[in-house]
Amino acid sequence: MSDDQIPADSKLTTSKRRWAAEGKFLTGRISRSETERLPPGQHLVKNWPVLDLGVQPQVSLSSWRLDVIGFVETRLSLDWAAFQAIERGTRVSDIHCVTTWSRYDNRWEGVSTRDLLDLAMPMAEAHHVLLTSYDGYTTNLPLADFAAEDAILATAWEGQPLSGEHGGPMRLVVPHLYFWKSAKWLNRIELIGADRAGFWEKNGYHMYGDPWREQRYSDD
Ligand SMILES: Nc1nc2c(c(=O)[nH]1)N[C@H]1C(S)=C(S)[C@@H](COP(=O)(O)O)O[C@H]1N2
Ligand SMILES: [Mo]
Repeated sequence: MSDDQIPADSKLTTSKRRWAAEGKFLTGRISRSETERLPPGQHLVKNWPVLDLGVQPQVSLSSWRLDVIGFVETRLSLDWAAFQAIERGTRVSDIHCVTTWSRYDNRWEGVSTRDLLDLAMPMAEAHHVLLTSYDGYTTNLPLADFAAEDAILATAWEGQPLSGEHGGPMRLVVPHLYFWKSAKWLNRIELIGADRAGFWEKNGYHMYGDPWREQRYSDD
């Protein structure tokens, strides 16, 4: 039975609509009321703090590469020009860092993760992604979250090229998860079958990291 055969007021449609409103089962963007905009335990900042492992790699545009490997139909190794040639988009989203600061309304420009995945074509075996950056940082997330509507491979912030300290020339932004999942200086996206812990995930942080459920640290 296809969706358009279900009467608009059926029990299933009603509960589906309620699930959608509550964001139930969704791993992508969840719309919430203004009063719920700040996740539990977070406070709002107007500045934009810099957080990293202490190494800020200088990546020149001429040597920059983005590799997409693993369970994909087409492996990609894009240079800067090839990356710039992909359709570009804009997203406005909030940042929620596990260290309890949040920053509203950040305007990102870049390539949506969906448009990149359309080029690589994930195989059915791909369930998670493991990200590796130019500073050696790694982090992991489900493919569905990486492919969320709001997720973007950002090269600009508020109309300016993304600064080196914030991950330029290109960083990931996945706004519905804690910001440690948003790899700066992104170099490699590996589509994998079973989830694999990245740097912070091996060091006690949560494997998923939902700010709305305060998934800051792993349970064990
Ligand atoms: N490559 C890389 N990406 C990274 C990190 C890092 O150390 N290296 N730190 C993460 C953490 S813990 C946070 S909170 C955000 C900080 O991004 P910002 O410095 O732009 O605020 O980047 C994330 N992405
Ligand atoms: Mo962080």
